[in-house]
Amino acid sequence: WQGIENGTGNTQYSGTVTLGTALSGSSYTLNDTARGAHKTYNLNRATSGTGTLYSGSDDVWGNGSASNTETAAADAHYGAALTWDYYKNVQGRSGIRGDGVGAYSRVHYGNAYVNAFWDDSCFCMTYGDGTSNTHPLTSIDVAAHEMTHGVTSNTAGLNYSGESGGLNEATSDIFASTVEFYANNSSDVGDYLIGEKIDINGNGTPLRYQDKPSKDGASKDSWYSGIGSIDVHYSSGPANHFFYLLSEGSGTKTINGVTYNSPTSDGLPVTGIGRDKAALIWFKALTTKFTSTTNYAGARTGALAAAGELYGTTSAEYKAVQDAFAAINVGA
Ligand code: ASN
Ligand code: ZN
Ligand code: CA
Repeated sequence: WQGIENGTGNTQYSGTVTLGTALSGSSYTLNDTARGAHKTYNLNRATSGTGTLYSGSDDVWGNGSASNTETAAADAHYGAALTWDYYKNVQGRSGIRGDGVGAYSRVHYGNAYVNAFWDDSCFCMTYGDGTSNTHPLTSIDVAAHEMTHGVTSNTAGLNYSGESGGLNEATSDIFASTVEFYANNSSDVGDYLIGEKIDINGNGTPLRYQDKPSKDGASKDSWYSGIGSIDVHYSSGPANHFFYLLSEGSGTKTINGVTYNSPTSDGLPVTGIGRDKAALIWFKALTTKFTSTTNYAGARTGALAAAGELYGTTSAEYKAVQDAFAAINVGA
């Protein structure tokens, strides 16, 4: 029997947080029994295997510094819990498969490994420690991005190449930001940037920008006929841009201290409907309209169908979906 406990995580990116843990005998473990028994393991720089389940004699995890082996675990465990809570409480989905069963996280993958990834075969997500092993890729948005790959894989199953691959990547970014806003964490406030906490470029800039994806130097702001040939982390750009425009509208806007300036390819303005409604539309499209081969044109059809079911085809929400797709050069 494993008792449900509330531990304390001293994270690197999100301050001091509550973690779901378990007490077994006299040992606490990073086993989130209230969230499908999602667990967090220490790979200790290995690149295979499950690693060692985090355990200890007290229920305090990490000290806010990457040099403490528990810190990345606290961040990863927290990010997984937030993502679980978002899908369950907002989207009505219990776990990645919708069956109430948790996945697991592995931290400290490899040496100075600068990536994180979801793997269907282990039903787990894995995090490197970043440059110089000082910036583990365990921020809220990265955790939500990786966990969302599991959700996409178990719903639409968007193939990870061509236009569907870009939509797969964008879906992970869309819920990365959505979960970050949902967390309402004062140390890691919500934004439409991906990876702004992990200093992946070494100069403090984020990995991706949803208001204007081309700011990263490689992503595209709008659809064009050859977009299926570029890397999925760049062909995601138009769908990320669509989500920003649908949520916040075009032009300049400051949210939580970050100023965005989102252009439209057709030069026409888009009036946002708010990120909560935008996320409901995208989730409904992902889980009930998209298939493994959905492309940008199909995403438009699917998102419009979802918006129509949620808000009606004569609604402002439906028109905003039309306008936001026109703004990324999809549809009329
Ligand atoms: N971090 C990347 C992603 O989630 C890893 C990859 O490209 N496989 O997309
Ligand atoms: Zn991804
Ligand atoms: Ca972010």
